[in-house]
Order: sequence, then structure tokens, then C-alpha cells
Amino acid sequence: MKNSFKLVLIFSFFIVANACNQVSETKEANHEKDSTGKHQCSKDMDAATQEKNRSSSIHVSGEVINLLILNIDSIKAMPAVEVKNYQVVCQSGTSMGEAKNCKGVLLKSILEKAVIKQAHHKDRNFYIVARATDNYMATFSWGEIFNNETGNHTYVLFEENGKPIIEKGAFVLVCTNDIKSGPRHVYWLNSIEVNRVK
Ligand SMILES: Nc1nc2c(c(=O)[nH]1)N[C@H]1C(S)=C(S)[C@@H](COP(=O)(O)O)O[C@H]1N2
Ligand SMILES: [Mo]
Repeated sequence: MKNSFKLVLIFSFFIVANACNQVSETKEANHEKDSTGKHQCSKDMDAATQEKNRSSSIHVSGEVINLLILNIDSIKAMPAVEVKNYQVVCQSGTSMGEAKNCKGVLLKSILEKAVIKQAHHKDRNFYIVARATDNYMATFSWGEIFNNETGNHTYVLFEENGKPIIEKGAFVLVCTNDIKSGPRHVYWLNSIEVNRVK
């Protein structure tokens, strides 16, 4: 008798917990959408928005020896890497799409070209801000890029399926090592700033 009472208690707990979970999932799904039902992260990609935000160069600035202004030709002159079947997943878990057969360069290669101003061996507390024309930003640390696998999976893409990136171009920064790739997916990329932690 005592044992069956315990079983009933355990079952009730699971039923209640499951119901709560479902409520919070629905809330989250609704929260992601605006009044028109559009996902909050999606932007209107009409021709005027594309035209206004498309970047033609990337400025590399801050704590670097070589200030760089990279355009499509100077990016193409760098060692290229291929990125296949890259999925964009929002922080909320919603799949936002995928990009097939992209070409790009490693963020690490760009920073090596710019040369971070390290005053001495232990001077390595830098953060790198990748910024877009609409001021969307993603942040990386020196340790992630130069002393972690993330550095081998953070790219500045300039080509999709053999063609220049149009809608969200000309440069898209991605980190394929992230659990959810959306937050550090920066389209319309036009700036990479290196800052020293103070
Ligand atoms: N420049 C720029 N990049 C951005 C955003 C933005 O508003 N501006 N939104 C981010 C968010 S919240 C997500 S989920 C993904 C969505 O990617 P997609 O619309 O290219 O699929 O892009 C990210 N990159
Ligand atoms: Mo997002």
C-alpha cells in the first residue's frame, strides 16, 4: 500500500513537471515571434535594406600593428578554407537556415596579418569584436582564437556555392564550433576590433 502511494506520487510529479515544460516551450516559441508571426531574429531583406547594409570592406583596428582595410580582393588573396553545410541556429533553438559550400578565411589568419600588439609573453587578455553595418556584434577572446579549437572554426565567409554573398554580404562571420551558431553569426560584417582588457 505504502509503495503504491509512492508510485502515485512519483507519477503525479512527472505529469506536473511535463506540463510545466510544455507551457514554457510554448511561451518561448510565442516570444520569438512578433505580432505578424515573424521570427524576431529575421530582418526584412528587401532590396533597400540589402543595399543600405551590404559591406564592401572590413576594417581591422584597435590593438594591432597593421591597421587593415580588407576588400573582396585582399580577402581572396589570403589562404582560403571551405565550410560545408553550415546550420544557423538561433539562441532560442529555432533553426534559421543553412548555408552550403561556403568559402572563407579564418578569423585567426586575419588577426595574424594585422598582428596583435602583445607587449610581452603574458600580455594576452584581448577581446575581439566582430561588428556589422547595422551594429550587430559578436565577441571573441584571444584564448578562444589562438589557444582553443574555436580558432580553427571561426571564419569570415565571402562565397556561397561559388558565388559572392549578396543578401547578407559581402562578408559573413561564423563560428561553427558554437552550440547555437546564431548569436556569433555576423552578416554584413564590416569591422574587427581588437581591444585589451583593462
Ligand atoms: N548583422 C546582423 N547579423 C545578425 C543579426 C542581425 O540582426 N544583424 N541577427 C543574428 C541572429 S539573432 C540570428 S538568429 C542569426 C539569424 O541568421 P539568418 O537570418 O542569417 O538565418 O543572425 C545573427 N546575425
Ligand atoms: Mo537569434
